[in-house]
Amino acid sequence: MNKDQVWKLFTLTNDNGMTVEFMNYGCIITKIQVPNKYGNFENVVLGFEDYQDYRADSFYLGALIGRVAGRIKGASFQLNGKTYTLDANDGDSCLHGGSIGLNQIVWEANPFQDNNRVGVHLCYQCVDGEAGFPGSVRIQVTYSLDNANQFTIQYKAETDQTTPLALTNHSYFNLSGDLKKTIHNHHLVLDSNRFAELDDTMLPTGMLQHVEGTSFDFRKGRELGQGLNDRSWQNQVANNGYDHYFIFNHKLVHQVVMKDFDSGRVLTIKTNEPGVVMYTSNTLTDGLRFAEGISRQYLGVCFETQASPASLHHEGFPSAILQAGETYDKQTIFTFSVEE
Ligand code: FUC
Repeated sequence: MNKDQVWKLFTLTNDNGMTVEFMNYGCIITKIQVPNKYGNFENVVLGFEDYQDYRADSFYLGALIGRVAGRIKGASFQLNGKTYTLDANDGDSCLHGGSIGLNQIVWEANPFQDNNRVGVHLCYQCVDGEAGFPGSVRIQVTYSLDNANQFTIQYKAETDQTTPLALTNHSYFNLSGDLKKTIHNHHLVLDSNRFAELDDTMLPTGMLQHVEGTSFDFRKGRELGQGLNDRSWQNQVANNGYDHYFIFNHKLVHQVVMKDFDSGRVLTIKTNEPGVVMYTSNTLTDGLRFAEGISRQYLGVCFETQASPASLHHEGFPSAILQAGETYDKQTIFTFSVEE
């Protein structure tokens, strides 16, 4: 456990002037400043103006979420013949690790620098039974930035008892810069053939749907706005937008490529995770004070690269179980560039 409860803010800066700012509290990313096609640096993630607002943030802005990101049905699961009960903090479900998740913990932070990158190791030791999950789990999350404008999040963990673990980051990206506009015109390529169908309580039904012929087909690229407005049943159950788990094909070099043509900014994501929850801030309320303006629906898009909590109740979903003695070793690389 980290004895130091003081909140600290870190800024990683590379030779190009790109910066990534985050706290040891919840490993929360508060700002990412990258240039547009004219060389102007602006922030491309949602973050509060007043950092105290992160304390009770039900939107998980920029946070490290877990132990299990996403919804666990009935806030319970069975493992090796035992039933475990978790906090029901989202209707009957357990969302993003329960009412005290990893996003509300002060992590031990150790900065480092090597030839190619600067970074911070963020460490936390989960206690057996914490938030209802079994196992004492030692987690090390490393944030690093290199001179190719690559921001890497590496997750390493070990547990003394077999347990579910699905860590991810909940940053809301908006490539327009400083919240100039919503994400409707962001153009997205997603390397996925199948997504998890949701029921009207936002839980996976257990069915995987093929994307072909739907607004979930981003294989050849489409603007997000086409799907936000299409009134399909699946987008309506998710409060008129995307809040779905896509399984990656892992056929392309990058699993996600998102462009904003006005600013010229491009974000690519490469990961060894089996899939991603894409959440288009459908339920983001109006009126929150962000660093560059006021919140509204569709102001950002999250790419929560992760294993699936639905695997705890259904067959055919990527497993979120970490075996005792096994090393959890995942990484997601966010690269920022510009195109004319
Ligand atoms: C996302 C979603 C949820 C939720 C939230 C803030 O990951 O899956 O529906 O509203 O985070």
